[in-house]
Amino acid sequence: MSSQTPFPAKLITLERHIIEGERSHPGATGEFSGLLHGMSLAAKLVWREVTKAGLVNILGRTDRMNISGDVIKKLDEFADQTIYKAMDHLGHLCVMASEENEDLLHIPENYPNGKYVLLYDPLDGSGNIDANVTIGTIFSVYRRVTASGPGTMEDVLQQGNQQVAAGYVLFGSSMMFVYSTGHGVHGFTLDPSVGEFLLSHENIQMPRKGTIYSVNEGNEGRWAPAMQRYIRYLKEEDKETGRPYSSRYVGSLVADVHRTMLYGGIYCYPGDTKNPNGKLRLMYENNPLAYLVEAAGGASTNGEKRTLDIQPTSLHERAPLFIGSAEDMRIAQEFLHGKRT
Ligand code: P6P
Repeated sequence: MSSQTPFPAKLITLERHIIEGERSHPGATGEFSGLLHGMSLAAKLVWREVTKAGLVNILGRTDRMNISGDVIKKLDEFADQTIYKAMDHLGHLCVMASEENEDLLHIPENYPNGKYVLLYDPLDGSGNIDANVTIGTIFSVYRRVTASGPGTMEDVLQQGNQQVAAGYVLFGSSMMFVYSTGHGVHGFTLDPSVGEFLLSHENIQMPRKGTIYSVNEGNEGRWAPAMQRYIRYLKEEDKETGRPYSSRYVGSLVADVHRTMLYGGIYCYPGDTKNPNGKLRLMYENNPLAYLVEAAGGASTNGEKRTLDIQPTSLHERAPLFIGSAEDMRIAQEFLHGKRT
């Protein structure tokens, strides 16, 4: 009996999936493939450092804070620079923006400007890095709106409904690359023996309703009464509606939303009396995840309106986030709008 692993009947690598996706869209130029391939390469380079983070001097903090006031971890900084360098020369982008950088990230003059815009959170959940908890990278792609030349703030501050692709990378028990170009959400798991992302979660469809809620309950005292009533409702005993729900909160948005997408339920980061707009960043966290969750059949709002319809006014603005299964989101909205008590 051969000890070799048999060649899988249907070995779909990320590259093949992107190229076949490209072929099924007439007029596609292949620029997309190059852009997504660049992101997958950057992800593997970050993964290489994340997996040995405990062994080399890359854990811990830098002496810098980002524009949002978060302490920048060394691995944050490495991921941020790695993504920029993996993407800056490909010719697909006219500008980038990162959660870790106050201003726009321009394409070096010796490289061509492309027709896309990339926004990214290089290492979401970085507060968990030193404790070896799942963290991840989140990215979002728009088509430029200016005609040519270096990209501008106008190219970046677009509503989330203008995204042409979004995705995230999970650095957890295995490494996953999850993305959508608007035609379903597809998950790939890294096979480290060949260094390839292989299709493992084709066309992810969120359960219409779940039995898990995810929120930092430490903030309960600051929530609006309607939010307090909603979470209290989820804890009441009612077998018909699957209550009480289970509470799961990793503290890494990308991990909490990935679980919500697969198992169903709801993730909430509401505004409160101390932070009226909550903590999460609209452009780097809420919009890309809302794009993916909607493509998987779920929904996302800021408590008032669809996340993807919010008109951004600044690069690092925060927005409340309610994201999850369609039925859970409907019930949450009824509480938040005072239709249920
Ligand atoms: P809290 C990580 O810094 C992050 O932006 C998200 O990944 C995470 O969900 C959230 O903050 C955790 O915030 O206030 O619950 O610690």
